[in-house]
Amino acid sequence: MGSKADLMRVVVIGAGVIGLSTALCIHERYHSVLQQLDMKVYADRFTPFTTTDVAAGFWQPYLCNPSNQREVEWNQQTFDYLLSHINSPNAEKMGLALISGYNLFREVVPDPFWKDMVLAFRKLTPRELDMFPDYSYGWFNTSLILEGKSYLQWLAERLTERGVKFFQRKVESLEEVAREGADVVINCTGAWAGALQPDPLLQPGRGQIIQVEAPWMKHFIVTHDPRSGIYNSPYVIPGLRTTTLGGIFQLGNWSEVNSFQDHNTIWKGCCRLEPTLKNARIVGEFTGIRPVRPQIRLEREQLRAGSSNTQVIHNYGHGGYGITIHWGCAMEAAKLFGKVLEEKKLSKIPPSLL
Ligand SMILES: Cc1cc2nc3c(=O)[nH]c(=O)nc-3n(C[C@H](O)[C@H](O)[C@H](O)COP(=O)(O)OP(=O)(O)OC[C@H]3O[C@@H](n4cnc5c(N)ncnc54)[C@H](O)[C@@H]3O)c2cc1C
Ligand SMILES: *[C@@H]1O[C@H](CO)[C@@H](O)[C@H](O)[C@H]1NC(C)=O
Ligand SMILES: *[C@@H]1O[C@H](CO)[C@@H](O)[C@H](O)[C@H]1NC(C)=O
Ligand SMILES: CC(=O)N[C@H]1CO[C@H](CO)[C@@H](O)[C@@H]1O
Repeated sequence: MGSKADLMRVVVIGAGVIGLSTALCIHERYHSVLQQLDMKVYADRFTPFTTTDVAAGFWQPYLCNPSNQREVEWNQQTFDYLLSHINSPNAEKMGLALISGYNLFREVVPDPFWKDMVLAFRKLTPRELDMFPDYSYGWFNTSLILEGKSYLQWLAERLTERGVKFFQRKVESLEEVAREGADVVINCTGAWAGALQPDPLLQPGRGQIIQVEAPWMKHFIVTHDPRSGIYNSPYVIPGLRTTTLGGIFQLGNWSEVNSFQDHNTIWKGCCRLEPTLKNARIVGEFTGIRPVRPQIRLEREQLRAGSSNTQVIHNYGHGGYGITIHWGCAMEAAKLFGKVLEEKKLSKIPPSLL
């Protein structure tokens, strides 16, 4: 029977895509090698009230190269992981589907670093560009959509099956969780991470989207304008049931209230791009805060609070590409967790599996 030392108490803070996928990845990999893995998820918001619920769930990294090269791998791992589920009968429940479409520009731009990650990347032909009179250059390819709301539901079901417990509570400090006896705390608090430990690199990137019923929309259309910055120009992303219209990215703004002005900007921009949307019925409108950071923070930290010796694994700052990169980050966090186990000598896992 397990002595106290064989029990690993893990607290995951955050129930967005990052928290729940990290929890699942760690549980999948380590529940069988540990005598006892006691995992809890603490969050002050659950689906449908997280940032993840607001996201269109489109798989596409930013156009520029990430400042941390490892993010390239994490994106690729996430695409490959999701693609491997595309033929599963569960894909629809996960909110996962293939989607093809257009990225549009007003000038020639270099190919993005992810051109070989998505399927069949190519440049647009003149006949295709004729459909978009405001744009003169673009790409076509097939990518994936993973709808935040369905995916969070799916992850929560998988975790519940595994005996993971959920608690609605606001964590005021890491020390508080450490004092309650957690061996490892996984910090997946998104844009709000800074409230627990100041992080001057983390900023809110406010977004607003309109959801419409437009079942005739079969392709995504994402426009780019280097002058206004990433996702600050119109995009139309069909999901499994509704289509997301967007194009708002306001750095430094914490407001979670829908703005009438932003509504008009989105509506005008998207209807100009795709005039049939004028006839689409609006079914929802949401605002979310992207956790913007020059690079994702994914690392370990040792926390000393009183007599406790708690390890923290930080996994936050995924900006406007959290869904795109989540599984690669979850696997990396699980690797860090494996190192903690190794040091605590709680497991005899061969290093090759860590
Ligand atoms: C309009 C918009 C569109 C987007 N579209 C896409 C897209 O198409 N593709 C894509 O890849 N990404 C997209 N994103 C980005 C994506 O939504 C985020 O990167 C991702 O959701 C971040 O996930 P997260 O789990 O870190 O944060 P969240 O989903 O915000 O979850 C954070 C969790 O931490 C909890 N928490 C925070 N602080 C505390 C505390 N002190 N105590 C307890 N709990 C706490 C919260 O309650 C919540 O459960 C979009 C974002 C927006 C706003
Ligand atoms: C999570 O990370 C943020 C950012 O550094 C920090 O402010 C916060 O204290 C951390 N929370 C925990 C529980 O470690
Ligand atoms: C933040 O956005 C809201 C809604 O659009 C707006 O009313 C407010 O003025 C903005 N605040 C800042 C600081 O930009
Ligand atoms: C789904 C789809 O239409 N994909 C296309 C992406 O681009 C490649 C290369 O031109 C086409 O062959 C695919 O048909």
